[in-house]
Amino acid sequence: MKKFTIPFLSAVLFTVSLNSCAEQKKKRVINFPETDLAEEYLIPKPLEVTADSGGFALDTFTVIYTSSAKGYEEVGKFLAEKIKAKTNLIVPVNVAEILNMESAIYINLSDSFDLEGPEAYQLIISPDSLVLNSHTAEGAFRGIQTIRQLIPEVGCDTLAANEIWMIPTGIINDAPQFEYRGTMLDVARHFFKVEDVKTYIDNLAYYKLNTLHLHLTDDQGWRIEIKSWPKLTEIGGASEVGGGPGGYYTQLDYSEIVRHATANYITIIPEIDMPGHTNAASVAYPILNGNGKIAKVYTAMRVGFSTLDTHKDTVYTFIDDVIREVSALSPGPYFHIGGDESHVTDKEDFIPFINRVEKIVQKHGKRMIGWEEIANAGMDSTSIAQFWRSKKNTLTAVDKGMKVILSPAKKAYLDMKYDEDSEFGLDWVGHVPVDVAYKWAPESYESIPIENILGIEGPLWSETINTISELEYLAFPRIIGFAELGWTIRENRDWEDYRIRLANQTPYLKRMNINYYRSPVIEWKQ
Ligand code: TNX
Repeated sequence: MKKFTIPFLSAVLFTVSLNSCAEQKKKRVINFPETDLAEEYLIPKPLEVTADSGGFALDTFTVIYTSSAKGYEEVGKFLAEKIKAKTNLIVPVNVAEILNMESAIYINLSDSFDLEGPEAYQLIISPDSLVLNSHTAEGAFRGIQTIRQLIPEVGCDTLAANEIWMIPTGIINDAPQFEYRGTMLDVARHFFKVEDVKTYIDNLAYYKLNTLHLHLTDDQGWRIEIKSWPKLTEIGGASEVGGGPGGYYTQLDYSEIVRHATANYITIIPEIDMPGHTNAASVAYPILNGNGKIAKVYTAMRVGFSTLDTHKDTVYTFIDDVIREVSALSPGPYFHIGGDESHVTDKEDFIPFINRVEKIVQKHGKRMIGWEEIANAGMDSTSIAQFWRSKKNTLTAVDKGMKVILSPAKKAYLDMKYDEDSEFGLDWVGHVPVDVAYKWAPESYESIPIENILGIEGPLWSETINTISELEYLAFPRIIGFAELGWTIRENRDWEDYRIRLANQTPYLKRMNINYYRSPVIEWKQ
């Protein structure tokens, strides 16, 4: 095994009081049943698991120590909060006084070469300590999710006076296959409140997803406050599919979503869809409209009828203002410009438009993402195309040296009905049951070279859903399988094995009150 540097661990050991240790020992005679770390129901499945048969007791004596490097203490506190929520134990973080050295969790900045990339982590679980090593606080955060999943839902009786939650001993070495593992939420067709988006983020983080793309604007509504163009939300925010009241995020609201996502190591990717899908903007500011008609509030579900006027300077001033304001609120590296289904924009107008917008995005310090149609414009190789339907467009992007994000509707669209019994969802691509959503290989999909794949994303369009519970019905459980497709290498994925692990997510799904679809292809644990 390679060496690990645990500078604070030796300091801690040095200062431990022998008396208090002996006292604790009396209380902690623990009679473990045999364990098997490799048989735990972890999702996503880790890269390497080596089990031995012992147990680490999480109990009232457990303490957490973290590296003093940036972000580590916060990650330690995050774990303590989640332990409290699950077990009611209060686990102190970085307390000066050493309470006990028989049950310590160390979250440690490591320079080990075993750890590949910023999100990699290693867990070394022994009877008296649980050591989490990573290169970055982000890696530690991913490892924390594994620890959360290893803590049993209920404590067990032992010879010890206190209740314990037993974690199997062994070693986990883990790192993601793709750097981009996301989902998209359409808040334009129907609006979702800040609190609902935050709840969704909490559950995405538990399965190690790391990006949330927000589809902020569409024909039916404009959802993000733009200070220099206030009518976008005053007028454009007041409608949605089906004629409901709509809604929008103030810049403060949006920043609150970004803050919460950042605390969960999730990058928010804002999307302002253009030149099509812009009816709500044109209703607010008719000067922007390029489809030759008078724009009216639209609450139905048809696509492809709207466009900005790609010939007007005002339109580019508008785009510059919007991208500038939204970029300033979004710390992530990407800006999504949509670009899909611009059926009423002439091709000779679409291409120079996309090229011009790409320069504006870059001027504001972001890397551009667009739906696959943008590959038909000249495109800089640093821009990214998002595959949803056309292999041809996507391979054009690959030819241009671009990276791609895979969201093939047939497999990845979370808004498709599961089956004929689905209460919500569309079916223009057919049904996407839980097994179909899992049983495909992004690594070898449609001849797209793996070097060009930035990652995968499951989009959730919201034409048919209006509440967090309906959102969860379509997202869960498919998004869980999706998290595994993005993280776990192909050799470690197996539907039969995944089915069992998924069936055993019920305690978490129930505790979090997630309205998941009880798909008949899974034998859900009661
Ligand atoms: C296609 S995918 C769309 C969306 C719809 C979705 C419904 C894409 C880039 N555009 O405008 O909401 O289908 O499934």
